[in-house]
Amino acid sequence: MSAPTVAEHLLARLREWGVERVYGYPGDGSNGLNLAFHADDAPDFIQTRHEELAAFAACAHAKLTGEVGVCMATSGPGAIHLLNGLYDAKLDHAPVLAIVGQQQRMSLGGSYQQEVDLATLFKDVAGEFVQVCMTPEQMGHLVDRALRIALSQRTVTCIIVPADVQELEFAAPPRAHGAVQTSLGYRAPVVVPPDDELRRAADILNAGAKVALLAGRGARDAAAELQRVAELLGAGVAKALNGRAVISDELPYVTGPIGLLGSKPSADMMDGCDTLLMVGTSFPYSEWLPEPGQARGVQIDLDARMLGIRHANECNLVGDARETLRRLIPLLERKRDRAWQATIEDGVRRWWEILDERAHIAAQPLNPQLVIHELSARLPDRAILLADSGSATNWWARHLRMRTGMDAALSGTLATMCPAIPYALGAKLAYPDRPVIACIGDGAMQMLGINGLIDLVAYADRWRERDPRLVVLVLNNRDLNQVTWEQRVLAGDAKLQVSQNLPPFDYAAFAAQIGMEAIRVDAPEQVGPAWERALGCGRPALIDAITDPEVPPLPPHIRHEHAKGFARALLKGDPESARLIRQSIKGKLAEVLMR
Ligand SMILES: Cc1ncc(C[n+]2csc(CCOP(=O)(O)OP(=O)(O)O)c2C)c(N)n1
Ligand SMILES: [Mg+2]
Repeated sequence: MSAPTVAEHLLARLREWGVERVYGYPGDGSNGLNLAFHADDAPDFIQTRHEELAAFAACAHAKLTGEVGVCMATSGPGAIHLLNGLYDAKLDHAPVLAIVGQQQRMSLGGSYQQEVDLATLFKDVAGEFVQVCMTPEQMGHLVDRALRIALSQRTVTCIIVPADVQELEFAAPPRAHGAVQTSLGYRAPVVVPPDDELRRAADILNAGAKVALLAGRGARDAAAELQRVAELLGAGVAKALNGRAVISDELPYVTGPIGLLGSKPSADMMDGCDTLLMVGTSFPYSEWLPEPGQARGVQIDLDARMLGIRHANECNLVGDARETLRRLIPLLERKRDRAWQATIEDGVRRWWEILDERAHIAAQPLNPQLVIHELSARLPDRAILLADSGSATNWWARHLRMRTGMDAALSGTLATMCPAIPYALGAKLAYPDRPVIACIGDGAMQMLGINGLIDLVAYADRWRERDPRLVVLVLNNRDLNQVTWEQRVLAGDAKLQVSQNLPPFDYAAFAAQIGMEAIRVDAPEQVGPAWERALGCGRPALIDAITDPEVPPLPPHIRHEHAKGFARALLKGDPESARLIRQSIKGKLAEVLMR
């Protein structure tokens, strides 16, 4: 057997690290890398329709499994296409390795075709580690370090491999001055704060009479501990969007999402609390946290860089969420007065009723809230729920009642359009035995989602025998609705039709054409049966729901400035003003009547 090439060594090493698949797209700048997949059947090359889809799928793998996700692209345009998905991973602290080709060494600096200064291009997104492999001896430590740094820093790393280097014979470094040796493996440490800091945190939490918890994705393995803390402290638990799945919505004191896309009980809890405990979250909007000076704060985060920047805390603990909470729990005293928690639970109960009411308000033809509400009632055990960025994210955040054992992902911090469908691909390949449901707007479908559907069909035989359930919900409102509402409510401007309206497209017809189960719904009574058919059909399904763009994705509290903005938008002659007023009043009325 001939000695491996540099590219073959790279793949063999990925295999040794446990990497099972690489999402990518080929080109002549990465030929050596692509051909190396001949050498063995692992890792698998998963070809997506677009490099951005590859980066998103790798990102989903990282977010859902905690393992490193790997994507690959050719030099120049292919590498550039990866960027948005890589930024999504970086901003949400997901470990992803990007491997990209480059022109041959002898042409670099020659303004050659497709020559892009990739090290500079990737220096921001992969700032912790981006290196060009200039010689075969380098590849050993580059791949080990790129993976170890991605995992330990929970970030994006990048290896750039010139085309000619990919095909050179790999050489282990000599034992000589100037050579770097390398080795495999990474296991996360258990990070816990010192005992006296834990004591200080416990004292603050024990002194509080009205404690609020805010949990994020960092608390994903700490559901039982969060529950215990909430029960001891008589607290409620709100969840940042990235932490949608960290604790069950069935617990009576879980107030659900927070912020503009949040719930009223979360907002009320933040307005009324005297103590705040944040766990594994960098929820960015301080206006939805307690007023400065209102509450004493404790925060737990594995990354000290993320501590103390959202709320002025008295105690910032560097630590793993679960281990830190485990050490904190014995120091906490059970609150005897349960009135605060009882009030929260009351608010939560009322909120679920309000959501039910809102979902059943008539709209033209469909209320988008009803579509998500009917899914909520049918969520399969262990489902993985994926969201895109748009108005649908509001309903996804509020109306889905998630249970223990489910998981969720979206582009929380970058909030980019288009991840939902490639996330579904990454989710289904990582967990072929779990149902996957992706919710996406029509704008994101037209941007990249339509292409992504082709991937879902192309790879469906990988999971068909395990669990075929894979559903894409398109909220078809013919509008870039989230931004339309931002124009109205935040900027106080009328909808600008030229920037907001979308051209028509028949998503169901397209889905049917590529072999999906395709279901178009445009009447309320069709919605429940559509979900049942989509989840029961044994192949990837798409629901094209014709929804009303005039149902306002209003925040949980109408704040004065929002109401003012909305009123100004109407005065400026919003093209939809008459219907707008009717739909908004219906929604608010339901809420007021429930009080
Ligand atoms: C790549 C990207 N471009 C633009 C935006 C700004 N943006 C946020 S939501 C949104 C509208 C999305 O429209 P659609 O997918 O139809 O969902 P809808 O809001 O209508 O439910 C836009 C343009 C973004 N977040 N990401
Ligand atoms: Mg839309």
